[in-house]
Amino acid sequence: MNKDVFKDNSFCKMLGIEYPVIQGGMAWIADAGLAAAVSNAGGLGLIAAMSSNAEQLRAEIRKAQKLTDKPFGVNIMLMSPFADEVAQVVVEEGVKILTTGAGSPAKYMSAWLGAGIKVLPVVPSVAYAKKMQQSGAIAIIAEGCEAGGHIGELTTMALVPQVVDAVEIPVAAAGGIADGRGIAAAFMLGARAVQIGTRFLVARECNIHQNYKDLVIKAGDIETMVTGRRTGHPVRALKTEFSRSFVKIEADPNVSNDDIAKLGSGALRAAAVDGDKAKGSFMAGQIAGLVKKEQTCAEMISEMFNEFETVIKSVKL
Ligand code: TUI
Repeated sequence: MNKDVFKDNSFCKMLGIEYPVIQGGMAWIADAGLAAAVSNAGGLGLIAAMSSNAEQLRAEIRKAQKLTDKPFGVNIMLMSPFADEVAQVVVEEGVKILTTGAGSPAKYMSAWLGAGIKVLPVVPSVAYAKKMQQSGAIAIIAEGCEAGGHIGELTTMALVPQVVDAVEIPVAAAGGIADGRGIAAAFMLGARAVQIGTRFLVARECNIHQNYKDLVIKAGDIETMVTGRRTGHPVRALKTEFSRSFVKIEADPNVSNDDIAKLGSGALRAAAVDGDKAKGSFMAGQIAGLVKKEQTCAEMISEMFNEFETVIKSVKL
């Protein structure tokens, strides 16, 4: 597509990228290789800090710096036991862009802003979007519950326009987007960028177990479900032996919340690293049904934005 299309796009200008697409900060999945591939293809690649302690993250950041000279960022999952230490490492390593998820980054904001870091919090509600704007966020990523992983209550369709109306800073849409039609729809809701996770799970440069990729590719439209509602940490994942038995155990009043939390911990690693269908939580969004083949990140991005251009030029009224 014609590169000039996004020359005035707020996210492209603000982040120094070519296409207004941010890769989801997928815990245990998004490593330096995936982040660099997305950035080299003109989007914003992200390294997920969730699974790393300070030194592992430092090594991953340095690896990405060798793999790309384009902008990339780090995603900090705020429920991570390593959140405090990785929040410091990103400053020490000169990371320029951060996204955050699963909580409020308020306590780190002054250190990050002081270091000149651009912070884009992922939020599930208008209230959080407003709070984050007030704390100095440069943009908001509004994530609907079609998304994979830890989710809020609202759908992308309902959340995005309400967040757009509530804040002055630019908004990216996340959850349920995997092709040019989804990107066009997000723009119609007032978003100026999208965040994409599920489609990048099957990128050639995404270094997860092949079982995970195969499950995403063969998933149909109704093959995700939400676990963890009872403990207040709802997570969308593919329907597997593990997620089905998880919801059954959750429904049992004789099982304590602590035991449920124990059951969940380690489940994403078991999926991403071991491809273990009995113990793994294969987090993926509802749009998995649309994701049909492995491609490189560059192929995915160029296909999605070509499709976007065609779609916006051929809207039928
Ligand atoms: O963070 C995500 N998605 C994630 S994080 C993750 S890692 C994980 N592993 C095991 C169990 C649970 C998670 C997998 N997927 N998306 C962004 C997001 N943030 N969605 C919802 C929120 C959110 C929720 C609550 C943001 C702020 C918030 O604030 C609550 C509070 O009280 O601070």
